[in-house]
Amino acid sequence: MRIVAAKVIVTCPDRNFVTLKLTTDDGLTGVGDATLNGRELAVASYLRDHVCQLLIGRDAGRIEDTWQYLYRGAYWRRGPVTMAAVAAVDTALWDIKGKAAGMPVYQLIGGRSRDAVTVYGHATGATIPETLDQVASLLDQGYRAVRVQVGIPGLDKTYGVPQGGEPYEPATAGARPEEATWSTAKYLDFVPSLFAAVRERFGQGFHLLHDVHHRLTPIEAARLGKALEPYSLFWLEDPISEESHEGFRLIRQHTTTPIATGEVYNSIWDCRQLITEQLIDYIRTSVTHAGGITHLRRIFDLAALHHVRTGSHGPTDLSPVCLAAALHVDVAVPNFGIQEYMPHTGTTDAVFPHSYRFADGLMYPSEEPGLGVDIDEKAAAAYPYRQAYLPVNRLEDGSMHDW
Ligand code: EZ4
Ligand code: CO
Repeated sequence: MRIVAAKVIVTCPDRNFVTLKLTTDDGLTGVGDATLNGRELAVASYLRDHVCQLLIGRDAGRIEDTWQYLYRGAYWRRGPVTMAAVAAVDTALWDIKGKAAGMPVYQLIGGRSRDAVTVYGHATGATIPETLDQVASLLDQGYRAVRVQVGIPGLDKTYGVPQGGEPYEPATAGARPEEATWSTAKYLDFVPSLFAAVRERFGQGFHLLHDVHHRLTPIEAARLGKALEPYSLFWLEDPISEESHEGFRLIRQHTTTPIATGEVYNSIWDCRQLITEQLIDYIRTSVTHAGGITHLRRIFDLAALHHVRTGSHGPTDLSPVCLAAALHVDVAVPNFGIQEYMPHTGTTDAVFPHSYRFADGLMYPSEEPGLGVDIDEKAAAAYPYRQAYLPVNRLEDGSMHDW
């Protein structure tokens, strides 16, 4: 079974997505997500200009060999652009292998380790009462785990908090990024009161999560982790910037609040020390940004040796192709922790028909052969690429800060 066509599709059904579609000589197709929010066309070019021609004529069944060929063969290894491109090829090949075998992909990677995938939803408000209302609505929908974020008094915009009741979308269309202002002091003084309010109103019967989005120093993060211990968080995410592995050791020395990180990591080398030294509890790498199903499983297997569980990134800026693939991995790996879930818009869902489903706080991967997701190319063509950027962040004195 040889690959005869490799097509890169860029579409913007409410937001930009980059999709690779492979076709084999016996007519099977497979899809992979290559979306890198705010830098989409760099990955599209990497695939179109450098990878697609290498795929033509290759044996579609040789997934591992193709992964190694693209990773080692580039000489310039790793990095988000390269790894998203490799991921898209890998994901599409697993889709094809599943279709050729007549099995859903999770069956090819060991079968089910659990009946369903626990997901967390997002409660975000400009004020604590607004966030509490969203927690109530998610619990009504059956969610067993909720991430809470809130606006900080005195700051104009805060990470994770939507403007004007729209679903949360960090990238904004336009030729330049929006700028936000950040104050660690204001955040640390205010944010613990959110968790007190949530537990007071809703009790302990569900998992509570929070994303710091890389903004603290290790000692500030340690202070926050300690302050939140009474509210028994499932995890505190990205407390510090992800380059500084030593910082996680300092956080660990001070708090028992579980730590999650890794959504910006793209290889096992990025997270090896954090995993092997047990400096984190959950690894957030995703199918799309960490080299596809093949490489994500390698990371998750390493994590399993060191008491680290999985918690794949699942924002709306990863396409339904990524979510479909993530659910196959989630249901199969022994050390699954939780899966992030942010429903896509109706427009996005219409461009990417899929058969995974949500019910009662759980998600179920597709039972169709392959991944059980596709791209409707005709529908996609109606939504041309729109330039969009993630915001940048400055301190109140104008210094650049992590967003
Ligand atoms: O900011 O995916 O946990 N989720 C996150 C996301 C990221 C976006 C960046 O494109 O941190 O909201
Ligand atoms: Co995050």
